[in-house]
Amino acid sequence: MDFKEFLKNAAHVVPSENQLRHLRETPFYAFIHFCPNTYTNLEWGDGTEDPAIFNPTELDCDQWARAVKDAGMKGIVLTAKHHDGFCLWQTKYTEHSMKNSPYKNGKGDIVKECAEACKKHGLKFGFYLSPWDRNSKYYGTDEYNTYYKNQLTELLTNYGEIFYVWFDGACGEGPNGKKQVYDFEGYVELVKKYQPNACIFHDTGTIRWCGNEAGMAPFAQWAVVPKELCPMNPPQTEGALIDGSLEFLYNTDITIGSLQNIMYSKGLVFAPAETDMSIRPGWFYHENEEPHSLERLFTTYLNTVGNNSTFHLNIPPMPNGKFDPRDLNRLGELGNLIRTEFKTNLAECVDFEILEGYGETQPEYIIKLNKKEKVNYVEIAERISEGQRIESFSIRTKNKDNAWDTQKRCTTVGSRKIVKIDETVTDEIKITITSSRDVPDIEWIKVY
Ligand code: FUL
Repeated sequence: MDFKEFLKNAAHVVPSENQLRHLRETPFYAFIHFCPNTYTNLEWGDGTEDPAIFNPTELDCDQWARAVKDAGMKGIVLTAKHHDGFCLWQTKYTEHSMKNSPYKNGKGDIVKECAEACKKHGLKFGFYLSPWDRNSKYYGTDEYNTYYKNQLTELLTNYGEIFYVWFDGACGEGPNGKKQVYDFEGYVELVKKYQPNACIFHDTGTIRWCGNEAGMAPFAQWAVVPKELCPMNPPQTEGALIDGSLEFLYNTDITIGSLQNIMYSKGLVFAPAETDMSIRPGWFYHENEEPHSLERLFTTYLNTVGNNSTFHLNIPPMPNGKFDPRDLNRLGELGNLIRTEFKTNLAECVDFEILEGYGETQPEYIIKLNKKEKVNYVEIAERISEGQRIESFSIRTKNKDNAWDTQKRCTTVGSRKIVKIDETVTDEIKITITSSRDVPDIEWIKVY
């Protein structure tokens, strides 16, 4: 295979319908971490917690859903079970669950309440079922995979449409000191069987981890990545241009989809990044912690939703089962800021003109506004259903002397890129694609 053919193949690796739906309909969604840790003030429970301590006396899933919606998020992923093994639903397979919580005299089902609140408010619903279980007596034996699959089946079949199943890679010791060999292949099979429209977060799934929990953006955000990262996804290209091995690669590599990496890969898959982060330092509620600043959360929004990644923002309920007023306030501010900053698309109804630029893989786009306007952001989207191609581009604006000021030089576009520029008054914006793996296919350009 020559280099040109290799590049062309890379430019035509495409998402599945589920991935496309996830990127387009659900770029921003909530995580909710809630379990006995909420009552012990810990991040990881060891599984010996008494279920009686789990008692959310004012549980209000409706409040969660309203707040999540208000912040502009499109769904909720609930920790149905975290590493301590306590189950937030009426499972048949363990007593370490709601059955032994005082909440509703052991008849409570928080997965159900949360799923129903999501439905009522038009949000999607998904769950996190931790494979690492520090309570189960089966952990570390083959029986555990059966136990886990039974629980997974309950969650996949009793709570309506599931948009997302979040598998965690953590694999520590169980109560008998043994580690578990997880049957991820079997888990994924069950999700496909019962919820064929769900996306799966995991190396074996369809959405991959961005590599950090701080909301940090990589150098260039590619959804087309080496197969070695997502071993169960069939590769869409034939394999390496240069013989080598990328077995050492992990999601933390900030140039994961770059040419110098993919040339050695055993084939390429489409696996978009998710950036997960908590609104506070911890995943679980700790009274003495404060939510992150509005600026940090909004910057993370730009680094994720505006950078070819999804944003999975965690909000931990308090022991009484409600969100902390400080978090509610911050979520409200975030939603308002997103709505205000992206209220009016100044480029709407204004055709963008394609100039020839420097050849067909380096076109230029001119966006003419109806009049001179204050411009703060430029948003570009590739027709991601056809693949990700653009490696780099620049944004220029016409100044009062009719000359072009370079505002930003950027890497990758993908499903959506939002570029913040210093507020500029202009009526013409020029976007030059400086490098692309094939002829770019732009789905939209918006200006705010
Ligand atoms: C990690 C877990 O160990 C943390 O407790 C948290 O749930 C985070 C989202 O995933 O792997």
